[in-house]
Amino acid sequence: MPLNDSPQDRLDAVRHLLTRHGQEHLLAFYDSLDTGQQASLLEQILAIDFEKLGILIEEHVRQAREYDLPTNLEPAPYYPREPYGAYDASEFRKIGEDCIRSAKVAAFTVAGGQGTRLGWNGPKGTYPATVVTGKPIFRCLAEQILAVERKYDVEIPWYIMTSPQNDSQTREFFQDNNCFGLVRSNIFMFPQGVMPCLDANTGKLLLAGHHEIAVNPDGHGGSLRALFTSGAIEDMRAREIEHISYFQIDNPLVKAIDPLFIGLHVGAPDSSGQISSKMVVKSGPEEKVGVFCRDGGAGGKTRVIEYTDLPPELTHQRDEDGNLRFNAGSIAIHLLGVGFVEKINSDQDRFGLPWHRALKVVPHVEIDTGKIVEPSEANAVKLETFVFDAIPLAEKSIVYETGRVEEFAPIKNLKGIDSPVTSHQIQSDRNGSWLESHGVKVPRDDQGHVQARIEISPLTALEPADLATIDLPKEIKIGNNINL
Ligand code: UD2
Repeated sequence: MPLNDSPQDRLDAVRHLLTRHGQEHLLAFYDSLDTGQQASLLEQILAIDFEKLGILIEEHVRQAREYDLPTNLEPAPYYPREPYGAYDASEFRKIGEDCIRSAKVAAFTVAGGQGTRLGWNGPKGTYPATVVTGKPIFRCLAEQILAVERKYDVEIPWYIMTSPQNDSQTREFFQDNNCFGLVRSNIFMFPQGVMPCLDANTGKLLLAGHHEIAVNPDGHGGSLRALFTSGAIEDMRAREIEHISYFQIDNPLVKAIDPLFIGLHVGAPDSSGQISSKMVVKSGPEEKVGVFCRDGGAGGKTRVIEYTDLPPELTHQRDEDGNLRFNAGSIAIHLLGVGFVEKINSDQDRFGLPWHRALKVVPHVEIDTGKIVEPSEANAVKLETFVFDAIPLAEKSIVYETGRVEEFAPIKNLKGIDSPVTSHQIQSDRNGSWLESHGVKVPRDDQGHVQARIEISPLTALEPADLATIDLPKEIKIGNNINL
């Protein structure tokens, strides 16, 4: 729309656009708004591509299109964790260490989710997560990055994707904590994109207020676009970064920079260095993680099928030894080649990731009354893209197994599975085993869980071997609180 249009021309054009797409209710309160609010509403409307959105509404709301499951799915092969054997782990670890030392690797955290399941009023990274001192997740990650920087004598830039909803709170938190000792100019934050929330019955866009369209973050798949549009990729190019270590904000045990994984991503013969992934063996068929699969036939692509999309017969299928056939659970840890992210962005229409729909409760303005309603059941479709849908876009993509206790202690829910309580136990279990590897006696119950609360700062040890020079207790007693 030409910039010299009068406000009335602009309004008429917007009204025409909305009428054409059956969304004219977005202007229902326009006349009662002040000038600033009117301008803001028009800007929000003009930022939407209604042609593309119309197609999505048709496919995902009106028709609620089923997931298009590829045929002939097979389990994806993976590099097993210790004991290695099938490959020379020390060789790949060395490749990874060289890559870190020569400043080719950046850390990247997706922290744009809303954390509603956790009931935490703030960015998830501010949640007190560690088992003894209650360090927030951002601090856990920052300490790891600092420890890697010291160990390899290098600077590791850290890219953090926020959302428009939590961006300023996240920035304030870093400022208040003096960036946890990291160099400020090595931290690059950017908000992810959003999508309008859609009425599940009519496909109409919802209003969060009289001058505000209801939106949701566009999924962690949006990070691949946001890395590009925010200038993060350009910043990486200027720093000569080649690989991005991608992980979610909800896992305080994630190895932010993992030499062996990096080495496999860069050096394994069946990796194109574009996108690689970590997995853990699923705890059972019902565990809510995506599963690594491979399309059947020669040259079959690796992909993740989200747990909600994998048919029950495949979810429960067992091999002749009684193990789950599709057992490789995605824990949302990847390595991305900088060139790969650029490639994906160079042709959005061709490489655009598929959209997934989720039915959610979204409070919104009722057009007839102008009042906010809080629905008691799901009323809206949220559309998101998933980062793992980029895997089949790579020429060759590897999967590497990590230990569940070593690296997967997510905090997603207030209670039950993946809650602070389960995360704390896994943290103590992992730290207990690190101490045991140095001869410390650690009390465990009959299921093998550590019966003490043990925290080890990454600044003390990034891996068990780093404890060799630390003064360790000989024995830990039931109920002890240990902070190293
Ligand atoms: C995700 C994976 C699941 C498994 C699990 C492991 C999906 C759809 N499922 O489940 O297969 O790997 O993690 O823990 O990914 N986020 C953003 N922006 C968004 C949406 C999410 O930054 O728009 C971040 C969010 O901060 C969170 C993470 O992505 O840390 C996970 O998102 P989720 O809660 O939607 O996915 P989840 O935990 O159900």
